[in-house]
Amino acid sequence: MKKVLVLIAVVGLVAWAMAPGTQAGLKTASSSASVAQLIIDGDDYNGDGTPDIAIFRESNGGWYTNGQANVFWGMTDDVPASGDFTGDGTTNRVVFRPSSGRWWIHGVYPGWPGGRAYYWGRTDDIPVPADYNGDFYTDTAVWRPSTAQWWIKGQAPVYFGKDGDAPVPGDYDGDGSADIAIFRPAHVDPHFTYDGRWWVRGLTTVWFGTTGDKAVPGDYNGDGTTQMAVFRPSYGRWYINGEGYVTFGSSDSVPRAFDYDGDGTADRTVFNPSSSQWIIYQKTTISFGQTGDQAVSGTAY
Ligand SMILES: [Ca+2]
Ligand SMILES: [Ca+2]
Ligand SMILES: [Ca+2]
Ligand SMILES: [Ca+2]
Repeated sequence: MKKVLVLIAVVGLVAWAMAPGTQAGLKTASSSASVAQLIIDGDDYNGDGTPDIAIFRESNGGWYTNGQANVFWGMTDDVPASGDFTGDGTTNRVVFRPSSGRWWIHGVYPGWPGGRAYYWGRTDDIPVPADYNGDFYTDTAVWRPSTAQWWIKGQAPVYFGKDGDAPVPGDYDGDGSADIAIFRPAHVDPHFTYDGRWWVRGLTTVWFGTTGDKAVPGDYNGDGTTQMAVFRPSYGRWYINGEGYVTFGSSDSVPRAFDYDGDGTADRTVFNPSSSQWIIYQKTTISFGQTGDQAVSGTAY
């Protein structure tokens, strides 16, 4: 039986025990405040220990990595969901196909126990690959906005968040396991704009960010924990929780928390689709990709 059928069967059995609540009097953002989400768990596509600048071209299923051979894996409407699914230190190119709820893992031999193509999730799901159990293998996982469920393969489903939230998994406590987390954009009414809120399951809740922000959590200071961070397109500003902001990028920039030089700290990075330029804050500018490409290096939501 397909896994997706199993998922549907148990939907009604789990309580809302872990869902984050709502501040009294604070309405939450509608799903219109949600952002186009791309979540990957790794960008070292050749396993040399250095993250790679890479793009996915939906039109031809092409994965283009600066300085490496092109790989064709996936097709139109597939969602990139890269990660180290084989636990060998090399990021696998992976796509999630919403139309069928199927995952396709590149770079594994036929018959690999983890599977090369398998069903996990359904059409409206957002793939949220991450290493949730700390075994150094990326776990197949989806977040379902309509029911706010996290379906991590091999684990019981968890309710966390609500429709309109952005899933932002990361290792917020630095214990080596990714934590389930969401960013809830702010509610805006005619009188006041409320702060957004970050919820990390079992750990913390923080007021940080606002409507229109794009979440770019990453380890910016290299201490081994994920820091909450947002990019504010309207001002081209990067805010890291607890620190000041820097102005970098513009309203059409695609932000990424990307460890460009592999030194263990995330570098503020923007991909500008119109010019196909990757700009790494205070470091370099590289032309790679073309209009319509998706940047599949670094994290952003
Ligand atoms: Ca590399
Ligand atoms: Ca894992
Ligand atoms: Ca953790
Ligand atoms: Ca770095």
